[in-house]
Amino acid sequence: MTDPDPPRRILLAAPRSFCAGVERAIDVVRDLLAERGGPLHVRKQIVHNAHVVAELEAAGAVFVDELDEVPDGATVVFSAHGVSPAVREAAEDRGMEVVDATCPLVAKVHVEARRFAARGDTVVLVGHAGHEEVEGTLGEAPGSTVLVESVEDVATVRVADPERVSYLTQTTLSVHETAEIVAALRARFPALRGPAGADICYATTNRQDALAAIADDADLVLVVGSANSSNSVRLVELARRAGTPAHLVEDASAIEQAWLEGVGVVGLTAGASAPPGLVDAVVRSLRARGEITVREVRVARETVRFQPIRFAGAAR
Ligand code: 0CN
Ligand code: SF4
Repeated sequence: MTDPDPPRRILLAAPRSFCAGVERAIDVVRDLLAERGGPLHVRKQIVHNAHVVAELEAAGAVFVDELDEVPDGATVVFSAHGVSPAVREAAEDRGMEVVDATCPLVAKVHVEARRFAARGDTVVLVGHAGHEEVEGTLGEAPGSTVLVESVEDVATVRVADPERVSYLTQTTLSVHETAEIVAALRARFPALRGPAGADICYATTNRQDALAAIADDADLVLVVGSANSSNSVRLVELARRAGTPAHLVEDASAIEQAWLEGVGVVGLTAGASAPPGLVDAVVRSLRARGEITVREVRVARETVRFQPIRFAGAAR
């Protein structure tokens, strides 16, 4: 037996873990499987979390990258991150039953993209190249949308008319970095117009605010989430920017004992797609290593709930 670790304090950021859009998306896959059984095709990971995907796969979900892997006429679920109109049309052309789990807050950005492009603006989309949400939003007005990933990109972005430029953002970006990018855009295009409300969603914002409230007091930050989860990765970056070492962990098994050497205070949070049970398991894992005290630091209460997604034959 090795000696237990010295006593530690755990600061639990709140809000953390599942958001309303993720719960709604997972629920519809579960409900479809419960009503109809598998196989049920889902285009892309329903949310960016390996544990969620594995659980749903075990229940009969079949995750595919593209629609060509889905049989004609089958039911297909679109993920929380949204799809471009081209994908929607392809599904329709092939007679598929579409169950759309796009988060309403992503759908809102699509509506803005259409509106801004329709009034003749070049739409500058702030986001990460290749991310599914960005691919979907870009697809709304591909001829008049340009992607900007960083402050540096702002200097070289080309627009048709500098007087007619609007911006939109991915929902899961760093609030801090995005503000810098938008300021740079405004400096280059003073007539820049934007969305009525921020496109970075409430869940992303709250999880960043909550972690910011504890990161300074922590010697180490652990963020539960998957590597392809944009909002989770942004949390790791936020902690590091605050000067605190931070790691993204898929689950408790990913924690390395070496990270904990000399650490008296652990800050703990989870991305919007990470199940709350994984956070509980991390706390148990820390407790198994030595005495801990746990304190939750809450910066906001989340009351957002979305209507469940309807599908033919749904029990509710
Ligand atoms: O991790 P997610 O599935 O997605 P990203 O953070 O990568 O966008 O979390 C849910 C967010 C949405 C949409
Ligand atoms: Fe919707 Fe935000 Fe959750 Fe994404 S992180 S599913 S945009 S609430």
